[in-house]
Amino acid sequence: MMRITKEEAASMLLSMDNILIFAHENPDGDAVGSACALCHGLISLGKKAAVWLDGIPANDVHLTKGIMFDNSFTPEHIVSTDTADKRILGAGCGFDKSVSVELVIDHHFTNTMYAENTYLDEESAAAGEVVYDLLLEMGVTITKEMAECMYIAISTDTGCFRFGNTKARTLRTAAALLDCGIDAGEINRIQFETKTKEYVALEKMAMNSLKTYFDGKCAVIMLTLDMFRESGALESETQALSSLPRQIEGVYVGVTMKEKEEGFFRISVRTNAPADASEIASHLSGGGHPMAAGCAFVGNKDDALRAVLEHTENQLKKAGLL
Ligand SMILES: [Mn+2]
Repeated sequence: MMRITKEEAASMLLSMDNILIFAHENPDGDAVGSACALCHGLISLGKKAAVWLDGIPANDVHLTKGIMFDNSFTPEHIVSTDTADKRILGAGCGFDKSVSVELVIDHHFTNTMYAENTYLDEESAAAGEVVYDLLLEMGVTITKEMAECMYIAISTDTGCFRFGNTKARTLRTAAALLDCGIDAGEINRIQFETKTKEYVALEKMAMNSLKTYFDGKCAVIMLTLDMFRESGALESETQALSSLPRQIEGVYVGVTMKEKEEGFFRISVRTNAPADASEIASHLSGGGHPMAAGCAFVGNKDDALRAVLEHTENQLKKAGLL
């Protein structure tokens, strides 16, 4: 359980072969993009490597083309990206969460150091940004394919370069990726400007469910199983919903609750400073970043809402907002 430097992580990866890469469950663009970019980089060095990801958003599926694990080699090393906690490791294809992860490459300051080796850069906006630095350190020539993976990773976690985690370095990395020949305008159009009809139907229901609390400082949208059934939307396309409640003027804590199965909720918390999303989520055994975090809840809708509101109230008070 060691924290290692970029140089150590690079030499560790250079010494490996037959590498299987996981990311977190319900992978977002950063999870998929960082895992796939790393995989392409390792393959470009002549290594056998593959990713295994489940429930990939439709817009990101193409990134895994030709590199999804297909049992064509026996994995000798397990690596993960963008995964702060073993409990959310998206293991599969014959492995479960108890698998020993040899190296995790991450940017979450909440990383629990579950892997044998952790290369963590909390200053990076996305795991894709950490992977970019690592690939350069390994002497990998960044191809257009890798660049698209990392661009999607970074643009996902920065809300297309709008969030406060977008640093000058983030934009420099993105610029370098554009220099590799990717069409950022087209990628952005697909990733951020296009919605399926099913998703729009769900978004309408989501907006109808919106309620505010604590003088309008907290807004909550609640997505039930019925809404998913009625709209036909997929959970994997609902990531953009998480940012809706926080967009309302005066809201410091925006909460999106998704009923995944009967009695099981996935909760996204988005905050505006000084409210801290990761503190709210961590009280419910989750984690994340100061402005974007998540957790799960087992129980009925009322209990889930009550628990979230209790910790939101505490956080608003702690931040001097109530
Ligand atoms: Mn990430």
